[in-house]
Amino acid sequence: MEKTFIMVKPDGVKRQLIGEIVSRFEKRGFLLTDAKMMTISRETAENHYGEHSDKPFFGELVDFITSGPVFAMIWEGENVVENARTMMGTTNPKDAAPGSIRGDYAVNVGQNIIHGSDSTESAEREIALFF
Ligand code: IDP
Repeated sequence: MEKTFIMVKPDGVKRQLIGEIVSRFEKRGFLLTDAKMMTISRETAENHYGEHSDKPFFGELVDFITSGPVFAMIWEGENVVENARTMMGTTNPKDAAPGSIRGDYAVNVGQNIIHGSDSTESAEREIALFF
């Protein structure tokens, strides 16, 4: 069965949105198979976001994701990678549809509440990195 890596980012944890996010995935019919609260090291953050290392916002992104605890999860189910991306909404919350997680709870691209793998290959890599 397909798996994906989902993470409530430090802003989502501070705003006490873990329960809301877990509930949306459970109600959609996905299965939570592992989860942990953790603070990410800079090394893990730089590895996780390696594809953005040449972007102007990279430093800010690493600072933010290591700024407080995150809630890391593995979810399982049919087409869970693509379905999770739809449930999350677009990267920039200003374009995210109402009803999506980012569309309902975020306004700023730097603090957009949630991460979800963008492909099955990324999911495999990210699950190995975090679990
Ligand atoms: P994704 O999280 O929707 O997969 P990516 O393009 O992989 O989006 O970007 C990773 C994260 O980097 C985003 O979730 C967002 O928090 C942050 N990010 C993307 N673009 C910008 C930007 O222009 N300024 C600040 N942060 C950004």
